Amino acid sequence: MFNDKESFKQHFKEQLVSRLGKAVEEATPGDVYKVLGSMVREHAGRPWATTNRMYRETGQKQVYYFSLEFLIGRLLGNNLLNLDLLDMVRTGLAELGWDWEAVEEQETDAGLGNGGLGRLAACFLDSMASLRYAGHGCGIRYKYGLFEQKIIDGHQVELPDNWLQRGNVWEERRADKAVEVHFWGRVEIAEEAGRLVFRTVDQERIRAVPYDVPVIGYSEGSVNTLRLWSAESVTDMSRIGPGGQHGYHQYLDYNRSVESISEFLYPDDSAYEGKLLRLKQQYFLCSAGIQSILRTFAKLGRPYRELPDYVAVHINDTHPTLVIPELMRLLIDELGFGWEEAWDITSRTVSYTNHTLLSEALEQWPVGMVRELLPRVYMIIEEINKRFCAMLLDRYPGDPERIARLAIIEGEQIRMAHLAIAGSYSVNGVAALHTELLKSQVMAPFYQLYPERFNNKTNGITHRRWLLYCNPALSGLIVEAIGTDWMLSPRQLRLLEPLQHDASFQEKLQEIKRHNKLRLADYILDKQGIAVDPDSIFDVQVKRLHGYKRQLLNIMRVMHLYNMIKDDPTAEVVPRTVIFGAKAAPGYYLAKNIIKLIHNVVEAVNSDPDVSKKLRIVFLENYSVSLAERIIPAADLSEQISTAGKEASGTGNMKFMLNGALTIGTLDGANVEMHELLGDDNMFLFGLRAEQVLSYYRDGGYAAREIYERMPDISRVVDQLVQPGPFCAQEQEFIAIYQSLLDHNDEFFVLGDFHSYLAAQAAVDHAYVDLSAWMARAVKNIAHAGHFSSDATIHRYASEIWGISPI
Ligand code: T68
Repeated sequence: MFNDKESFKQHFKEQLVSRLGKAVEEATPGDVYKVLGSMVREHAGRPWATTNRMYRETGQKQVYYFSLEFLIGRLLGNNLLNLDLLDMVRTGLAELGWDWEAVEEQETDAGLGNGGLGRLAACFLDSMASLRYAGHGCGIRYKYGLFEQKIIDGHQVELPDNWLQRGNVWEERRADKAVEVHFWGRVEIAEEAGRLVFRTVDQERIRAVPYDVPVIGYSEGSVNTLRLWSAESVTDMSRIGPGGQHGYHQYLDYNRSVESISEFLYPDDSAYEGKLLRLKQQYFLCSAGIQSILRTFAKLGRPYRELPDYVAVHINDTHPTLVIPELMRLLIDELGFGWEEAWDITSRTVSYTNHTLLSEALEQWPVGMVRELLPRVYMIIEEINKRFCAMLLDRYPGDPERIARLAIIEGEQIRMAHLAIAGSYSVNGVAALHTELLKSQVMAPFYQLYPERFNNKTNGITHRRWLLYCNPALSGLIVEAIGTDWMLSPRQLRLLEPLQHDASFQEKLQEIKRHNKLRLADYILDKQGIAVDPDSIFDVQVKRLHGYKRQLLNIMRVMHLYNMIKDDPTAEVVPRTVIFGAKAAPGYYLAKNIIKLIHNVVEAVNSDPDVSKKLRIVFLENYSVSLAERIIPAADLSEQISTAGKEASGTGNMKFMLNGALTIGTLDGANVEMHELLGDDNMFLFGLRAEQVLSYYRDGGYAAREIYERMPDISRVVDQLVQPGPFCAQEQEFIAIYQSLLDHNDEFFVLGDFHSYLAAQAAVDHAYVDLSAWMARAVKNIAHAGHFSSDATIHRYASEIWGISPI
């Protein structure tokens, strides 16, 4: 089908007819997308089968990356790119009268994730396939992904994301691979042949049906599998569990409750929600995934005690921690292992990544809930805890406090991070600073107990999606300069460094940036009706909305700038376009308030003739992967301004760097490593350091109100949050924000970092005036960005954690 352009065109036309009954002239862009997508999916079928066969035949160790989230975005363009067909198809379609962009836009994002954690999982899938590691994703096929954000009168409104409405050409339903997952019931214990046997009865039965999506590696990489599970009813009504005999209505009730399990993704990216349905989702994924792994393993004909030699199960944060007791349950109850051996197998199979230090995000499930929903799994967790505490007592006799701090079950809560560490052989943080803080603060007693388990794996991003695909013009320039080796070895981007001061290279880079900015400007005009100046600095903060990420600091500096311009309309100002994109968790009141504040500032700034010549503010609705692909190539300045010590890593920071934006930021997460690579001259650093933040929390000494009282420019902006004026329609409109700053002592040090941030922004202005020096810095950023390729990250996971090599 894709041998060459002509045969592609021929096949494409035939497929339009045979699949849709339409001639080329009658087809809509939606039709073109659908037919082309199906063709690509079919084309990948053979290498997919080859990869699977090879895995079966070689018995190669398989990695299963368990995650409640895979934020994969669109697949058509990326798959074509990885198959090396993108250019040919683009031209072929153009010759048939179709604009590639219009076709691409037809695909709905697969938004099965909240933010960084879900997107990381997607980048890892791409790298594993591209580097030919046998690594698969294991997740949930949510019927509704992350909500669609609409802004109405400046307020966020959430709409359901019905991403499957128009079908999904990439997935294969595999009813033949379905397994059953059981909830509720009670455990019966019997003695058989001198040993205890556990049987759970009266359970509700759920059918877990996998939908497989091929993960197509770059340039003849592997085609791995992302297996997404969907919950369905079992159809033999007599055997659905308690109430099964009570007829049709019960069946309908049961049906509804079953389908709710894979209905929607929980929209909170940072606070843990103790909802029963979320627990059901987690167990559903863990049980279905582990059963399916064991079934595949069984076909190898190896004894189960060799499982850790053939299988690695990696858990993306604690959300899939129930793989640990579930694997124990299956080994003991179904396969007849004793406790010790089952524990040995399990804890040599599972490894765990931590993504957060925020205490409100650390998962704890109430004992009562787990005991009711998962009685046998609860027994196992209880036993793990009992043995763990006994070991601790042995090791730390006379230190009950330490034991209580380490215990898995404490105060009627199950601490999932503790279970994850106890039941795995590797625990990693996602940036050097984050891992150090894990070891020295949050998980310190665990680090003392198991120092050898802890390691760092700094996050990475796939340069294929985040440069090759989303910024073709820049990719072209790089190829012109250093050839194509960097596509397979992104560290080769370093070869660009000598071109830092090459005037012609700088000029071309600048032209490309301008072209990307124009493209974004068109989009902004089209979607928001705001005209922006492509020669202004495109100053961008796009990420989830959260107190610690400090969109508030950013918007308050804009308010300050507005005040400055109003005070002196003749002042010299370097023109800026400040762009925001962010979703707030639906229940996060303060975050939603900040969105409204941003919109009020948008109104005030853009409609004021004095100000809007130099400053424009834009809030882009519904930030998503596909929108990021449009925004990031157009950015000049990347805002990475979290309170130091709070952002585990950040990955947006890496994407901007790769596309030649400069970073203004704090020494937080992976910014620290970025700074080590780039030096002071190439980054605009500001703000408190993590140790200072920690010492304020520990010893006190931070007084936001004092700063407010001492600094007139700060108090002016803070007062504008509650006084009717340019940013506030009615009195007290942003009283909640105001109080968070003054009455609750500004948890995220917005006021404390304010002046330091302004100074860094002034340095940005100053630097941008010398465009050639700015471009030299941009080149340096691109040249060093290969360091943050997820390929490098995955190589380290593979060799240092999973013990696998490329096929
Ligand atoms: C992010 N975490 C980190 N969590 O905040 C970010 N949480 O620093 C890091 O770069 C990224 O993970 C990858 O390591 C998240 O994105 C969530 O989305 C989340 C979702 C549900 C529950 C808790």
